[in-house]
Amino acid sequence: MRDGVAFVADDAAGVLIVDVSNPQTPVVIGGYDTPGNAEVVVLNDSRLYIADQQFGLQIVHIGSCLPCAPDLTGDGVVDTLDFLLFLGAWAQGNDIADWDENGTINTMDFIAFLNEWAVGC
Ligand SMILES: [Ca+2]
Ligand SMILES: [Ca+2]
Repeated sequence: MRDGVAFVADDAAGVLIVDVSNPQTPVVIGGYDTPGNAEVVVLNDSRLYIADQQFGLQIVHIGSCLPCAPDLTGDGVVDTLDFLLFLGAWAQGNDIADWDENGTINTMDFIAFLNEWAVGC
């Protein structure tokens, strides 16, 4: 769980990403369906490590699990705040800024994020 978001392994449904910032009304905001049954999920930096019963370890970038990757604040709107959040992560070398998922954070990640940010959701 991170920033009011819970990651739930739900067998055949894969992994569910649930907004629990309001515990009274949890909302499924994204998910990733593994080929088999998801048994355990662990979030490490920006990656989900999912133990799948039939197909073993699956590693996915959290951005690919969310319906709107550039919406980093998760408020449903792609705006300046998301850009500033990315800029901060990028400047600090935070793993979430590795937008093209190649293990290094450089100008290409900045451009990749900027392209998606400009398109919006
Ligand atoms: Ca946003
Ligand atoms: Ca990169």
